[in-house]
Amino acid sequence: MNWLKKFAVLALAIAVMVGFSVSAQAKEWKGWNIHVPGYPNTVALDKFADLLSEKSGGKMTLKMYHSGTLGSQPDAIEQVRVGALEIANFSLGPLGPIVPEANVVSLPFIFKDTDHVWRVLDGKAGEMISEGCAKKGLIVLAWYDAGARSFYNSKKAINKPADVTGMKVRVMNNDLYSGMISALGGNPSPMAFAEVYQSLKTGVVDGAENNWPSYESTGHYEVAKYYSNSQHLIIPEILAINADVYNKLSAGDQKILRAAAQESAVVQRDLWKKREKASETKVKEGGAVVNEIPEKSAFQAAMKPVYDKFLAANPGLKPLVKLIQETP
Ligand code: GTR
Repeated sequence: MNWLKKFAVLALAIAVMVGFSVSAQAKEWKGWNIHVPGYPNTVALDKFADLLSEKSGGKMTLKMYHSGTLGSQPDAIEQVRVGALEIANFSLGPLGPIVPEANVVSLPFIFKDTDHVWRVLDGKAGEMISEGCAKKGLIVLAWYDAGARSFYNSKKAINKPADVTGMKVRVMNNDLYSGMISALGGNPSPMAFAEVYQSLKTGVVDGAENNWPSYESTGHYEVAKYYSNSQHLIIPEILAINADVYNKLSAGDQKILRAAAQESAVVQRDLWKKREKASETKVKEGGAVVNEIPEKSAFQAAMKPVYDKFLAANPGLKPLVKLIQETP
């Protein structure tokens, strides 16, 4: 062999070796998160990434992108579905328009309280929602807590449905929420999470609705100080992975992935409970004016057209709605 041939053989061997190690070392996954550093979900997602590489000996690696830097939630849902991103933490709210089963949790007041949601998710209803997500390309690895959402605005305390009349209220991207605000006589304004602060500040909208931690972490309490504890929506969140990516994993890797996700959910839910209280205290100290709703039943009654319209359009979801309502 002359030197040229020797060189060619060596180069080929190196190329094969490099190629082999690249295929054995799976590519780093990209993860989407809307929340800022320090938020319970953010901490839990970083923990998830750590656990994943630890438990898989570096075979599965994930880089989390926080603060919505990879785009709005509706966009990110599409990105994970098509596989441009692998992992994300989504609220079931903006998932509703894509996954019909997931939309059921966006019916106002469907859950009795924030504990009821876990009894529901641990049972058949949780399975049905997960199956619905899988059909749309998203595998649910774990459930995260997002507490209850209440109304807040820059004008006045809301005590009764009529107080919402004429108010411009930001909602997440989902017709159910627009229907909810319209049923109260307000003007719904669907908008991305990142735009809400400025819109409240400049009066593009009068109000919005969210849980204590998001009301606080976004600074919305600085520009919309009336928080009325309506707790009209209790929307759980998912830690999800693209279905193709998941299905290509070995059974062993799927198990590791699920175990890491479950562990991160324990962290998230624990941090969530603490953050709810801490956020409530912080916004009150920061000038938020908080009121309880004297008669929640008036708000519940006002939601009848929202339920009627939803069930008429989705007759197949009646059993799931009933199942949730009848879960003790
Ligand atoms: C938060 C939720 C986010 C996002 C946001 C919103 O509570 O965790 O995923 O849905 O609300 O209002 O857009």
